[in-house]
Amino acid sequence: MQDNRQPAAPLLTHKVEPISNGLHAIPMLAMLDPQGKPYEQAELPELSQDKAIKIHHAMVFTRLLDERMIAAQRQGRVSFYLACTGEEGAIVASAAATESLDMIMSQYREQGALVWRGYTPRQFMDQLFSNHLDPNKGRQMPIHYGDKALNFMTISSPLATQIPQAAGYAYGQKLSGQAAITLCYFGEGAASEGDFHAGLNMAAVLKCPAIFLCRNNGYAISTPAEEQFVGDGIASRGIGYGIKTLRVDGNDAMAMYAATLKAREIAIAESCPILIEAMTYRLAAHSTSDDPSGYRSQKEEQIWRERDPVLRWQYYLQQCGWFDQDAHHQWQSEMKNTLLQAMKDAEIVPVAPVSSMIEDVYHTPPWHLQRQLTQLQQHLERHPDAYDLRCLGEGE
Ligand SMILES: Cc1ncc(C[n+]2csc(CCOP(=O)(O)OP(=O)(O)O)c2C)c(N)n1
Ligand SMILES: [Mg+2]
Repeated sequence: MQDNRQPAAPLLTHKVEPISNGLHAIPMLAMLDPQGKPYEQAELPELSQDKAIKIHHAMVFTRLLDERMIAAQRQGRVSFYLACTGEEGAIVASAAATESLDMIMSQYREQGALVWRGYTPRQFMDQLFSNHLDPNKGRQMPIHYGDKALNFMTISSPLATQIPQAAGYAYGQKLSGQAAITLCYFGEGAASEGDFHAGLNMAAVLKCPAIFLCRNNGYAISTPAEEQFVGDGIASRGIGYGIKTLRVDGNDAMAMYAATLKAREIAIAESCPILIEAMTYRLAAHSTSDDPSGYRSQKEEQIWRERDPVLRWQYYLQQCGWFDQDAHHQWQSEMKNTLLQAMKDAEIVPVAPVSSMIEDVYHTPPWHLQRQLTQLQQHLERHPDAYDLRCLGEGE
């Protein structure tokens, strides 16, 4: 089968230049080769040593978190988890090009953006363990993070709903005169939803300063990209809507950083949306409920393992003389301990009282919900051995 996520003969470009017509296969912006060496013609963005190391730390931390939580799900400690392994470059580097005032609306595989913004290990754990400190009060599945203070909109599972919402939010930012954008992440599978088309067209017509960032990671659960569409990826659709568009090597964090910086600059200066298609690969299973060995080969995975975005960034740091092996190992082992401690602490925090289940929607919960709650409470009391009765209390 043909892999139509990449043109038959990939056209590389080393300049950040959104294209405006799609008559030919859309080129892909690349800046670092797989050994982290800048291509000769690459016009690298300005990037300080501190920021480059912070990007590396956010990518490595995201991978540690993913490994730890997949293991925790296997141990039966959390019900569900979803990793972004292989896509850390596309996510962290794009988030690193935003300002804190910018809104981020994500799909569910973008925990690296939250890490970048400073979401703490404990915040991750309270949400993942669905305890009463989770802002959702445990009423959502794990991974539905959100944080008002960090301008990170709460994730919702129905695919692509965040796309028209991002268009609307960015329109509001424009009307209020803020020099800010909305960064909206989604997968190539979500781009098959009607909401993708409605959202992009609305953003184009209303000239909303939003960056639509599609992670084309090759799969929508078990459906490979070549069975989802036959056009030239998702980038061609942006051009169809009259939106300035860039296709970027999503495993090249430098190219992702440069592209998002430029996109942000254009979105604010011209008050318009930009579409970025990040060509990457989901190295992990779709979620802990999935087993990719049923629909793809190890050989295919190996090809992408060799294009690891985290290692590529590390190689780049090494060439700049910015990578201190000992300091990195020490930081990494401290992070592992911090994660473990946060997990242990969150795990013992009681869940929210069951009475909170019917709160926060109606001003006064209607009688039929009250009745169901009473029935549930009576059921729990009748079976004290089967349930943790702390859920009848008020939490801590
Ligand atoms: C409206 C809707 N339809 C179907 C699903 C089930 N579903 C969850 S994830 C997923 C695949 C999405 O693929 P993609 O957008 O490429 O994101 P990726 O998982 O690859 O990051 C599907 C079909 C859903 N959550 N919402
Ligand atoms: Mg996908």
